[in-house]
This record gives sequence, C-alpha cells and structure tokens, in this order.
Amino acid sequence: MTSDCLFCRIVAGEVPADVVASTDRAVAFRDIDPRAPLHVLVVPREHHADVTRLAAADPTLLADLVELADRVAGTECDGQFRLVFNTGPTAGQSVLHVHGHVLGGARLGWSPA
Ligand code: IU
Repeated sequence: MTSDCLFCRIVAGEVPADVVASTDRAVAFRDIDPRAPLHVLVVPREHHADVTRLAAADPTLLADLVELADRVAGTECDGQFRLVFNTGPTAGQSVLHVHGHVLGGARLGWSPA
C-alpha cells in the first residue's frame, strides 16, 4: 500500500468506488469517466507502477487481471472486450498504479491518436 496512490486507497476502501468484482489479489471498479458502455478498471491489490513492471515482478498476477477482465465482461456485456494498459504519461497513463481499462458493450472504434 502506498498512501499517496489513489488506486491503493480505493483497494483499501479509503476512497469510494463502484466495485463490480474482486478476488483476493485484484479489484474491478467502474471508471468515473466512462468511454464505452462498459468501462471498468482492473487493478492488483498490490502496488505496481505499470504493466511492464507488473509483468516482470509477478506475471501470474497479470494473468489474474486478464481473467478478472474476462469475468467482468462476461457478466456486464456479451463477453467481448478490449483491455488497455496505458503505460507512461505520453501514452495516457495518469495514475501510476497499473490498471487495465476493460472496454466493451458496443462496437469499438480504433483511433487512439
Ligand atoms: P489512465 O490510463 O491512467 O489515464 O487511467 C486512469 C483512469 O482512472 C481514467 O480513465 C480515470 O477516469 C479513472 N479514474 C477513476 O476511475 N477514478 C478516480 O477517482 C480517478 C480516475 I482521479
């Protein structure tokens, strides 16, 4: 837990969030600024700054995030989803606690730039 990390504080229950699913190692909650009918963030309970560091430190935990994303999409929409890990500020990462954006519920465009 990093006390100045927003997502650590959400995981700890110190900051409210609309949690849709969780495991002993990860939490899924709705993004406050949804960009698709389904827009949920999957985050590990343990703090890792980004997906490359998580993959190096604990690849099983990264696989857990993918599994949780799949479970959420199966519950919340038709099971089809896009999983996005913005990595670094230039790519759009604003919160330095790894999070996968689970996007779905509609046909998605393909225009990140
Ligand atoms: P990004 O990939 O780091 O830009 O994603 C951060 C996301 O966190 C972004 O989509 C925000 O809308 C979202 N978010 C949130 O869900 N709850 C919050 O309290 C804050 C940001 I601040």
